Amino acid sequence: FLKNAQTIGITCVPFSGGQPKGGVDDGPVEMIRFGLVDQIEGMGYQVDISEGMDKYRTMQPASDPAVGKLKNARYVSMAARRVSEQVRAHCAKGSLALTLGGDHSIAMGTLAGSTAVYPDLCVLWIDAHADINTPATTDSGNLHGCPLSFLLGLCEPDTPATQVFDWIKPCIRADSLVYIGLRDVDSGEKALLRKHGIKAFSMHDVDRHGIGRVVEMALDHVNKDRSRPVHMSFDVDALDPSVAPATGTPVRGGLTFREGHYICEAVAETGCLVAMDLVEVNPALGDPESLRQTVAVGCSLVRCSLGETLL
Ligand code: 6HN
Ligand code: MN
Ligand code: MN
Ligand code: MN
Repeated sequence: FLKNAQTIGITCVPFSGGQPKGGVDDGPVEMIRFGLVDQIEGMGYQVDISEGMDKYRTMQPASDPAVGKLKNARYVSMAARRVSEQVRAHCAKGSLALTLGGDHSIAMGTLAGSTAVYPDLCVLWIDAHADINTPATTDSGNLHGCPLSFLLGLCEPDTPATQVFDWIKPCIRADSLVYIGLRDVDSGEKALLRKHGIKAFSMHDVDRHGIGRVVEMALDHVNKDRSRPVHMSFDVDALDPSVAPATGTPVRGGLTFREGHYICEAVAETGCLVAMDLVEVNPALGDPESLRQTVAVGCSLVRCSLGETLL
């Protein structure tokens, strides 16, 4: 694959069906309003924006009763499928696919799309949460807590849930995934991480080793030679709530402003980034200053991942 893509293919996904709080569907428009497209063009990139972002709002089925514990399963599946087609098209053209969420359930689509073009890519999942619940282990039934179980093929086979998501084929190997930032992992998720030997750097590891060493170890685990394509899925709740307050599931004790940016800079330095998700910015939560701060930090993380702060 070609390192250092020159075109950024943006997919805006105004979608909140993977969790119960309204407002996260306004994340993309707020980041665009903040000037993200101009900022990216100002860095010298071409920008190519997917058409029809309003369709995500109108595709909600009239009736979407719970599938087992899962809420809005048909809606999530349809939206993620459309995301996968848009991300796949960007990657197929050699563009870096940047997806602005929306809640994290849309990663079912972003990763299905990116891996269709780059089957050998590795995944950096930056999050307070592990997002690896299966339809059986989830307590909340919120699909933003579940995308990785579908992508890794960990869901219990032949259930109504697997039927609704039958278009998702396992596309990520457990040893191609690494987490940074975890601090709120459900017990069923911990069991899955252990069972499948999935590498995870929690906030405890960040405290212990420092962010520089953690990112180096994370990249060494999935991308020893820095030769594989990288998909980074960045949930803004990985950051401490003092840095990114406007998000639906904040957890104290998160990454500082610099630690979050350091991750993005180190990824930019590899030249291997082919896809990035920036998700869970919820402009409806908190006062106007919390909103401005969270949107600004989301845009800043994107720019750093594209190399803004490299000298
Ligand atoms: N996110 N583990 C919890 C659940 O509901 O399954 C929280 C998930 C949060 C998901 O922040 O993307
Ligand atoms: Mn999260
Ligand atoms: Mn929890
Ligand atoms: Mn998440």
